[in-house]
Amino acid sequence: MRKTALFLSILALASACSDDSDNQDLDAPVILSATLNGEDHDLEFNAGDAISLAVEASDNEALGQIKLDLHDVFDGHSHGKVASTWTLSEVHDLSGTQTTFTETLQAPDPVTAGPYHLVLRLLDAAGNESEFAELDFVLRNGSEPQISITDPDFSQGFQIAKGQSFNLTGSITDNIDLAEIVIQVRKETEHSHKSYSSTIFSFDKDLDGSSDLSFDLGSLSISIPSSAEIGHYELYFSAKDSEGNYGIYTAEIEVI
Ligand SMILES: [Ca+2]
Ligand SMILES: [Ca+2]
Repeated sequence: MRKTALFLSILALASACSDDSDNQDLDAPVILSATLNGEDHDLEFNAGDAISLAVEASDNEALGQIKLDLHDVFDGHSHGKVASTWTLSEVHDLSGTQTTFTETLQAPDPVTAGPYHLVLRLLDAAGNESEFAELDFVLRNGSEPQISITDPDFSQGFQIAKGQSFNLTGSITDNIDLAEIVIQVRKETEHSHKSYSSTIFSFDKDLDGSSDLSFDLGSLSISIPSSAEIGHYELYFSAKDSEGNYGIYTAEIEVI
C-alpha cells in the first residue's frame, strides 16, 4: 500500500518535472549592438542615402522577430508647414539563438530635414520582448537651417561651473525663412526614449516673417543654475525653417 502511494507520488513528481521542462522560455532576448553604417552615435545622413543597419541579436533559446520603428523626433510645435517625414515600421522574422540582422534603409528624397530616431526591439520565439535599442540621427536635405557657433570652441571640450553663465556667439541662416529656434542644455538618461531627465536651460524664440533670413545670435547668455547636478550635459540647438526642416547643432558641456 505504502509502496503504491510512493510510486504514485514519484509519478506525480516526474510529471511535474516534465511540465516544467515544457514551460516556456522566460528570458528576454538581447540586442548586443545596433549600428547604422557601422556607427552608433553622432549619426548624420543625407536625403536619398542608402544606410546599412546591422543588429546583433541573441536569445537563450530561439529568436523570433525584430521590430524596426523609424520616426522623426521633431518637437511637435505646429507652426510652419509640415512636409513629408521619414517613417518606417517593419517586422522581420529571425531564427537561431544568435544572429546579425542587416538591412539597407533607403532615406527618402525629398524628405524633411531634422532629428530622427530608429527604435529596435526583439521578440524571442516565446514572445518575450527585449529592451529597446535606439539610434538617433540627423537627416539633412540641403535646405535646413545652418547653425554656426563661433564661440565657445566646443571642439576642445567645454567646462562651466554651476551657477555661472557663458555667452553663445554665432549665427543661424536659412535659404528661405527661419521660423523658430530652440536651445537647451539637458542631460540624457539611459533608455531615455524622447525624455530628458533634466533640462537645466531652455530658450525658445519664434521668428516670424520672411525677413528672418538670418538670425544673429550675438551674445546669447546661457546660465547654468547653481542647483544643477554636476556631470555631462548636451547643448542642443535646433533651428526650424518655414518648411518644417530642422537644422541641429549639438555639443557636450561638462558642468563642474
Ligand atoms: Ca528567450
Ligand atoms: Ca530652409
